[in-house]
Amino acid sequence: LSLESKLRQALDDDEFVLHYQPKIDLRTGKIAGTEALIRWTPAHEGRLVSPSTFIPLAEETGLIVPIGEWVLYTACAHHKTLQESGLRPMRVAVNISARQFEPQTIVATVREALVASGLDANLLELELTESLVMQNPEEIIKVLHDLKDMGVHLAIDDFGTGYSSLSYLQRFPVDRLKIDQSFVRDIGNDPNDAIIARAIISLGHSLGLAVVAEGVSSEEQLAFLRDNGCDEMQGYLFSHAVPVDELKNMLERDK
Ligand code: G
Ligand code: G
Ligand code: MN
Ligand code: NA
Repeated sequence: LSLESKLRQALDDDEFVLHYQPKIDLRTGKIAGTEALIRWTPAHEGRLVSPSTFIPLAEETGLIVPIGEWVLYTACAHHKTLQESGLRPMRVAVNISARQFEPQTIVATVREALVASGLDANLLELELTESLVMQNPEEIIKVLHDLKDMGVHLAIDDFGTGYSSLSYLQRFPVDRLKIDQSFVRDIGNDPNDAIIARAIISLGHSLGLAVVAEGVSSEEQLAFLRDNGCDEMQGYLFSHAVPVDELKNMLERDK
């Protein structure tokens, strides 16, 4: 079977799972939200397949559209269930690929996931890459406003790796910038990375946006980010992405 038909089959056979990586508020030290990260456990193989091996193929073949709909609905449903179990409301961020961001349909798709799950729109965040939003900014701005009007939060993922026009950045109705992990990795040793991270934090704040650092895996990186006013962080230092049951335990301890 080709990987493509295996992926198609995986969707029918319910072989995808979502794991969640917590995002920590750097002022309170508490969990501020989560990011949904898809994993694939092919039947009879008993191991996880990383999305970096199958998301690119899903994008190429268009399978990212039904997979992405499943991710949106499942992430919303899980977080609605967590809230119903008495935990405080928790924002969930979902990654949206360029191929999936169809200006004609994305708004309806997001609305359907919210209605079907019953999750409040302001508990859903969409992570869009810089290259996606810059592809066709005028058209994207309209769609982003429709999503904002619904109450959904928007973040620019992997910020710093693409080519954002600052004049557009100012016009995008987004809530957060996520500093790409490549700048976080050597934040303590590489003066260039430190300068870039600091500049992104200050740019974000000047535009009224919150700034999230990803890939935080050491106390040294954490200290730098906190000292420089970064708002939230996620990374192995606090937690890997975990199954929803484990997230529930984490949230119970974090009450
Ligand atoms: O979780 P991490 O292992 O390894 O994810 C690898 C890549 O796959 C990252 O770029 C991440 O944004 C992407 N990814 C993870 N989950 C999803 C998803 O549900 N949808 C999309 N479009 N990308 C995802
Ligand atoms: O493209 P996106 O930012 O959505 O992808 C997030 C990716 O980063 C996922 O593959 C996730 O598993 C990974 N990740 C999360 N925390 C860390 C970390 O602390 N270090 C590293 N190297 N990767 C991380
Ligand atoms: Mn992301
Ligand atoms: Na990222």
